[in-house]
Amino acid sequence: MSKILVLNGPNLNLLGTRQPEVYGSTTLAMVEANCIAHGEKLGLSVTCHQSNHEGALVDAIHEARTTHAGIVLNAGAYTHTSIALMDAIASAELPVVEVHLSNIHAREAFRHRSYIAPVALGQIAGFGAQGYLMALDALKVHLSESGAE
Ligand code: CA2
Repeated sequence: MSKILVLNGPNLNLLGTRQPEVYGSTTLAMVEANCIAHGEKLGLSVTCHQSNHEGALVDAIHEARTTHAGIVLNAGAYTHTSIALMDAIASAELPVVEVHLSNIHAREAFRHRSYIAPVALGQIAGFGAQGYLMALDALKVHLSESGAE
């Protein structure tokens, strides 16, 4: 069974506790449990990790290279700043689906730029917690079509 890493970046540990009007009321623990359950339906083994630290996210991507078949990544604000994450994804040579709870393109201009998008399989933004499940669906189709599973 293919393993998928659901990786969340800075401040996403606060999900469901503050700013529900922007990020919804689903907690990170609920998002992760839903991803694991949805993965089981798809025949994917989902593991989850969150860090507030850029280097720890880089480490998690490096480690996934040998243990996982793909990554669902919400890099939080590092999306808009991190060349280190972009380089880590490019070097991992794993399919990455970029997820954002909010529609970053309908928000402040500084959120429109993503350093992840050029090295990602695709981007899902604006569908709240459902976006993570959509990303798993997309990875499942990609892995099947590319003969990776
Ligand atoms: O919409 C998204 O998923 C974001 O990646 C969330 C980031 C933001 O910087 C990106 O531009 C878009 C922020 C995550 C902060 O999460 C919080 C959740 C609850 C309360 C406070 C922050």
